[in-house]
Amino acid sequence: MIVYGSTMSPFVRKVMAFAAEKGIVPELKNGGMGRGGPEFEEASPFRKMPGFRDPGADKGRDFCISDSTAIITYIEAKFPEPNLIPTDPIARARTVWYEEFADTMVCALGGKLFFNRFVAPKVLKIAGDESIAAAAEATELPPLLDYLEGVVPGSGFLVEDRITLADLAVCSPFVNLDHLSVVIDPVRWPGTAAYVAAILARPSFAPIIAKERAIVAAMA
Ligand SMILES: N[C@@H](CCC(=O)N[C@@H](CS)C(=O)NCC(=O)O)C(=O)O
Repeated sequence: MIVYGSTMSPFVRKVMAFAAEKGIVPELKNGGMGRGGPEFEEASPFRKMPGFRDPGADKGRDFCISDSTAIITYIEAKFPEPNLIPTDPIARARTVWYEEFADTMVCALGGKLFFNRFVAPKVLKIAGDESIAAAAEATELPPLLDYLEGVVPGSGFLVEDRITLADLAVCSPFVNLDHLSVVIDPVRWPGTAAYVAAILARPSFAPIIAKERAIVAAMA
């Protein structure tokens, strides 16, 4: 299986960590931001990362799809164990909610910071708009952390007291904030700070994050 994109994207990172939790290591190939060419575009028609390809899986032809949620849905169905999207109706709905919360709210906020403070200046070599990043950090981040502080349970897992997609999705975008040295204040949000740190220390995330940190350091 091939995932196209960079794990610097929280969506790509989520897919790679999800696969790793199942003991799968998809090949990671370039895709997006002008890279990847026709092979990537076949998997992701609108050139967003991640794209995905499972060679020969569709009656002998390659199965291609994009969007992190679609990719994860496919991997979960193809490799059901260990289960990462609960089957209990309430637990499943909660898992989908947390993934949606992460994808739309946390990633949107993280994107404003990461694009303007990293992607624009370091990758695209254009000026980022610091006023957008600063406003997002000051006004959009605290309510998200307040919300998480209220829902993170003592077990350290959002759903069913075990690792699920909910934890992988919610914690993935915080890596981008960490790359920018935007930390979760452990005094104001102690439960959330400890929760995110513990999930990101898992073997499914830690090696990915270590590689990213080396890239960020090299680009500093
Ligand atoms: N809903 C999509 C979002 C994918 C997405 O927005 N990816 C960004 C990177 S974080 C991207 O490819 N941006 C480049 C572009 O829009 O051209 C998913 O879950 O995969």
